[in-house]
Amino acid sequence: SVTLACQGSRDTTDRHFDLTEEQQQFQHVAGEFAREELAPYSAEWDEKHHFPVDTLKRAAELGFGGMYVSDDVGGAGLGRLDAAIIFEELAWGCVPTAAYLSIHNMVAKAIDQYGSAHQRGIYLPAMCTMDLIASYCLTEPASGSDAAALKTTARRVNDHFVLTGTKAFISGGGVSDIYLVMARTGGPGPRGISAFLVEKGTKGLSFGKREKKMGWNAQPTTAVNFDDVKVPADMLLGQEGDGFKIAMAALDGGRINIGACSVGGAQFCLDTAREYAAARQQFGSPIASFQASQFKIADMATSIQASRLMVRHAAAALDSRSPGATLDCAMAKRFATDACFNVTNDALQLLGGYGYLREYPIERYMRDLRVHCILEGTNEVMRIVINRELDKL
Ligand code: FAD
Ligand code: 2MC
Repeated sequence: SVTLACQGSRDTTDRHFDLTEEQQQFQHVAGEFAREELAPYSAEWDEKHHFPVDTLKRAAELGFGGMYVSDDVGGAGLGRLDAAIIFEELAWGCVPTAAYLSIHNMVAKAIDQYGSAHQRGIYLPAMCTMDLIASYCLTEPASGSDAAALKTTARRVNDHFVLTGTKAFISGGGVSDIYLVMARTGGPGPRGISAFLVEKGTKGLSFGKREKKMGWNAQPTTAVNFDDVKVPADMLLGQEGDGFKIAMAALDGGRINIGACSVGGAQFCLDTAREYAAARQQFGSPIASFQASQFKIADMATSIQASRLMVRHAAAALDSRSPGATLDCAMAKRFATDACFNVTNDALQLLGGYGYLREYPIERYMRDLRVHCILEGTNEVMRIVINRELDKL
């Protein structure tokens, strides 16, 4: 076997996307954080199912708690392309930690964009430092892909709403302090849905067991139960009936970030596999000298680069408020998560039997990237979105 250092001798394919000096600086800072604060611990967090909240707070010191939140409430005021570059770097070190940061940032952005002055003022400063961390609650036990069929209700009673129902698969469930919850205030379908901010500790709010998962073990996933949870009416986000659009708009950005996390994870696997192939000898030669290995590595690098370019293109489309942004985000999520998962599988193959052992990191990255083809809209749902958006062109 071969002992891997994998200190992140990054390849230079990035030169093909013109990053500003500032973006190169974020990339460098996030890369260092990934190498020093994430990569050395990510295997242990996976094994012990540890959610590294302290590390998240240190990431927030670098501005990663409110990346594209406005600066008047402590956000970094960056764009989506800046963030995609950062998420890619962070995921190189620990995929689920970077992905949780993405979910937290998705909620922070929704509050920044749709929140009242009161909501922005009380939550965003503490969310940007990650003294308050957040979860996004759309999925229910009986409605995943068909999100607009959700059944959790919010009944108006004087100056409150009373929430009843159950959310499923909630990342950060039980640990997060703030829950962005989509619930039904009106009739069936998307227009009957509103969005609410619910604080942990509110009477009637409870959490299911920690789900046992294939990957994403460095963050908890639980059901979130609402048993007549009284939420003040001023915790409605946006207007009544706006909830589904808020949820979907947030996911446009979330889907790019998940794609970026897949790119970072796949890049780690490529870096590791190349290092391994150069050192591992069979038939008297390094396995990297066999043309079959070289072709595999060439294809892996190409898949990563294609994914990276699609993710960054979609991020730039969101930044410029392009009418095609939803299409670009869905295409990038679908392509990058599939292609990068395949890269982890190819990397595992290059490590042979050692790739299958937990002692080596590849199988973990493969487990972590697998779920990106499912969450934030399955890759089949992405195809539905792509078809619908094509029809609008
Ligand atoms: P289903 O919708 O039941 O789909 C099952 C299969 O049928 C899939 O392959 C799907 O693509 C396919 N399918 C469904 N409809 C169609 C169709 N019309 N055409 C073709 N194929 C179709 N949700 C949140 O709200 N917040 C979270 O923080 C969150 N975190 C998650 C973390 C993890 C680890 C996981 C696994 C899930 C998380 N989710 C979260 C839920 C996730 O978004 C859903 O699992 C996902 O949207 C799919 O829903 P489902 O599991 O109910 O599958
Ligand atoms: N931005 C803004 N508005 C949007 C939008 C977007 N990206 N997408 C849809 N809308 C609007 C749309 O314009 C329509 O508005 P109007 O009523 O004015 O016409 C409304 O929302 C309803 O849209 P659809 O008619 O397309 O709704 P439909 O019920 O057909 O559902 C679908 C669309 C399948 C795309 C949606 O249900 C979906 O995305 N499902 C997947 C759910 C999902 O992604 N879950 C992820 C959970 S989070 C997670 O996994 C995490 C890890 C955090």
